[in-house]
Formats: sequence, C-alpha cells, structure tokens
Amino acid sequence: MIVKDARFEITAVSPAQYPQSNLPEIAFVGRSNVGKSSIINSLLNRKKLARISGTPGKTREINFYNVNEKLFFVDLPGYGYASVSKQKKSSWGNIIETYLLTRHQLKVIILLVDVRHEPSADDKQMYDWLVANNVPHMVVATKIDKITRSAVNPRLSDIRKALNAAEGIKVFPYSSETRQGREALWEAIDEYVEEE
Ligand SMILES: Nc1nc2c(ncn2[C@@H]2O[C@H](COP(=O)(O)OP(=O)(O)OP(=O)(O)O)[C@@H](O)[C@H]2O)c(=O)[nH]1
Ligand SMILES: [Mg+2]
Repeated sequence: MIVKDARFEITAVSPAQYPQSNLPEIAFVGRSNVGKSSIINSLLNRKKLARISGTPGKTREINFYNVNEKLFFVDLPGYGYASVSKQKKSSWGNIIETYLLTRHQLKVIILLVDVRHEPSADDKQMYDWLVANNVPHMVVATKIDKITRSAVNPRLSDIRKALNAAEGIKVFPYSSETRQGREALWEAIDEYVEEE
C-alpha cells in the first residue's frame, strides 16, 4: 500500500468508543517496549504519529490510526511490564481480549516479539490464545538492527520453535530504525486488506 494519508483517529478503552466504521483493521500486540508504536510509525512513514514513550507500560488504551481512509492500524496496550499491579494487568488484558473477540473487521493481528530475546511466558500465552480463538495472525521479530545480519535467521527459527508456530505462519524480520522488512510486511498486510 502506498500511504498517502495517515492520521490519529481515536483512543478507546471499551467497544462503545471504537471508531464507528466498517473499515478493515490490522492490530499490533506485544510486550510493552517491544516496538508497537514504532512499527506503526515506520509503516506509515511518520515519525511521531503513534506516541513512543520513554517509560514502558504507559500505553493503557487502544489507539486507532486511519490509513488512507481505507483501513485502521490498531495499537493495543502493551502487556508484561513488571512494575504494573496485578489488578491493572488484568484490566489491560481485558481491554485486549475484548477487542480481539468482538471486533469483526479485525483482519489480522500482528504479534511483535524482540528478535534478541526468547519469547516470554506472556508472549507464548498470547500466541496460544490467538491460535485457540482462531484469530488470524502473523509474527514480527522487531529490532533486527540490534543484532548482526547473520544472527537474524537463526533467531527467527528459534522464535518460531518457541511459539510452536504452525507451518504457514511466517516470522517477519523488521527494524523500525532502518526500515528493513517494511516492503515484505506491507505486502503481507495488503493481502489481508484486499481480500474484501
Ligand atoms: N534500535 C531499535 N529500536 C527500536 C525499534 N523499535 C522500537 N525501538 C525502540 O524501543 C523503545 C520502545 O518502542 P515503542 O514503539 O514505544 O514500544 P511499544 O511496544 O509501543 O511500547 P508500549 O507503548 O509501552 O507498549 C523506543 O525507545 C524505540 O525507539 C527498532 O526496530 N530498532
Ligand atoms: Mg506504544
């Protein structure tokens, strides 16, 4: 997709606050600090559209971004940030789960993991939940600029194994810093959007 126009649409917590629209949605989920807001900015060619916080665990709401009046990118709250209370953790979990289970125009969810680390228990739980609930998904390994080129492929296959990803599920390498992987990921996203 050629991004002609991208703008912030709305912040929401409950379904009543989601955009009243039938446009297809692509949602980004993952641990706090993994790079969800950064990848949205990078895919949309915008430096500061999605807010990147220095303090992880800040984004507690769902942020919707309108792309070309054709689709929404959905920035979900980050999970797994240690210093957050149990009560808050479960309310964020509910925010994510409610969105994923109720939003009919959700086309695909993109699970982000840090290429440098083994997927966490939270990542695995998220992944298993997506599979169990039949939510179409793909996996992106972020921050590949932080490791050497030759280390990338072995890390991708480790991540696949750790998540126990099914054969058809690709793990896309990505860097929001250098924009490596941008074309390939857009192509994959386009397939979900153009299915209509
Ligand atoms: N080197 C490098 N840094 C990245 C990349 N992606 C994100 N970062 C950095 O990682 C930090 C967190 O990025 P965010 O995009 O705010 O992460 P997030 O997943 O939106 O975090 P929450 O909103 O707290 O859930 C920031 O300092 C980013 O600059 C990347 O591909 N390469
Ligand atoms: Mg964020």
